[in-house]
Amino acid sequence: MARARTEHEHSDGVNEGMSDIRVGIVMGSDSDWPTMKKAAKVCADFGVGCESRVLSAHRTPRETAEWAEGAAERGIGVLIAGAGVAAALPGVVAAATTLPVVGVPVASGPLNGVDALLAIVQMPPGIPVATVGVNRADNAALLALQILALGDAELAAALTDYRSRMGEGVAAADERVRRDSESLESA
Ligand code: C2R
Repeated sequence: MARARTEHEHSDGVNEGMSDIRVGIVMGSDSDWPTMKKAAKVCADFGVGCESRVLSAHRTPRETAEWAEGAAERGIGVLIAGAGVAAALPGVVAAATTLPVVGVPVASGPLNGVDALLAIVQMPPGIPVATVGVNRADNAALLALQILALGDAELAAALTDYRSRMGEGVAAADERVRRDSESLESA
C-alpha cells in the first residue's frame, strides 16, 4: 500500500496498478463527478482501489439496486454515494446492502446542497447513511478508509501517518501566525 499523500503532494488520481476494488463510489449524475472525484483521489492517495459509477435511484433504479446488491460479493467493503437536489440515491443504495454507506450531499441546484443534505441525513430508523458535509467527498473517503482500516493494520498506520503530517502543517501555520502577530506588536 502506498504512503498517503497530503493534498500538497502530486497524484494523477488514477488507481493505476490497484486490482483490489475495496471502495465503491456512486453518484447520481456525471455533473457530480468534479465533487465526487475528490473521494476517488483520496482512495488513490492511500493506494486503495475504488470504482466510480454514475447510477441514479430516480433515473436507473434497477441498475442502482443491482450495483449495490452485488458490491459485497465483488469484495467492496464500503460504499460512498453522492447526489444533489432530491438525493434519494444514498438511501436507496443503503437499503440494498448491509455494507456501510457514506453519503455526500452535493451542492447542485438552487438550494446549494441543503436539500440533498436533509434528504441524505434524515434517513428513517433501520437504514443508516453516514452523512458528511456538503461537497465533503474527501471526508467521505477518509471515513471509508477508517472503516476499512478496522481490519487492515497497514491502512490504519497510513491514516495515523496522514494525521501526524496534517498536525505538522497546523503547527507550521501556528508558528507563522504567531510570528506575524508578534511583528505587529514590535512595529
Ligand atoms: P443532472 O446534472 O444530470 O441534471 O443531475 C444528481 O446527483 C445531480 O446532482 C442533477 C442532480 O440530480 C441528482 N440526482 C439525484 C438522483 N439522481 C440524480 N439526486 C437520485 O437518484 O437520488
